[in-house]
Amino acid sequence: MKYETLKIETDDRLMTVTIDRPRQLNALSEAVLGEFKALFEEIDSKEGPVGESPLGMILTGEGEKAFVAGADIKGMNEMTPEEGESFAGLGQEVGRLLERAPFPVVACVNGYALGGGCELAMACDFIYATEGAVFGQPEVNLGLIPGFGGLVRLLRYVGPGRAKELIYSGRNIKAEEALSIGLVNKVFPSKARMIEEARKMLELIKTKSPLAVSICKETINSMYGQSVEKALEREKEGFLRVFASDDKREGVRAFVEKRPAVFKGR
Ligand code: DAK
Repeated sequence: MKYETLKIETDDRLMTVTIDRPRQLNALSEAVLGEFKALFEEIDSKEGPVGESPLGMILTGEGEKAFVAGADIKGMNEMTPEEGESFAGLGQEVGRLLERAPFPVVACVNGYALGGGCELAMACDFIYATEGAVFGQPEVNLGLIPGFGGLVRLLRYVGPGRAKELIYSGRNIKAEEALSIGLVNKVFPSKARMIEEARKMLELIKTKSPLAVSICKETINSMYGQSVEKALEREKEGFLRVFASDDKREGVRAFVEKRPAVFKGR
């Protein structure tokens, strides 16, 4: 498939996806969301620009000004409630695809991550930001509420008090505050440095068992809001799956034989 609104680069099984509508501050139109869906279909079927399954992904926005300034407000202006429902469905689906991808996804936030942009970043495994990054859920300013998973995920990132304050007020926060409330993992002085460090982190993760990493992701994402008993049950299920894997046999044997492990991801 030929992508018009996403730039996709793969290097050594690490994929960088750049949302490429800088004149609209990378706002999420139906076309952008549709291309995300198509990309994940191609990743699943190992077709198109993707080839072999990626072992990690960086998600960022073109230019210095914005990661994503939100859902495309101009596009929404014309939508009927039915079209709005299908748009929200598509946005939520893209969040789930990022969350369910069997590899880590790092959001690299440069500039504005507002509304749907903040929601997209939160659907990734963790968020890196530049010093100039700005986060917010300003939907109430437009008579809307977050509809791409923002209510659910901001609550999980920062807890109910902070999530409610940000969502009710529509207040934007800078990277430093986002870091202090746990929305962001790390803040960098420039976009280039952020991407470099995200890549280093993914290179490090890539040396681990891909199967173990993907089961950790799946298990962590499935345990929010569950009782301790249920969550421990999920952890045990994940543990039993890796325990029977070739990667576990290789990892443990390599330790005993005092050599680096060579993982196959199964
Ligand atoms: N959508 C479309 N175009 C946008 C945009 C957006 N979200 N944000 C910026 N742009 C466009 C501007 O219109 C402008 O285009 P032209 O007028 O030049 O054609 C261009 O990008 C540059 O923006 P500005 O000229 O405004 O740049 P400034 O530096 O002056 O300001 C800003 C930057 C980020 C502060 C400002 O652009 C801004 O406030 N943007 C809107 C931010 C925002 O409110 N974002 C949240 C959108 S609401 C739903 C599910 C989900 C959602 C909604 C419904 N369903 C349940 C149906 C999600 C909603 C949202 O994300």
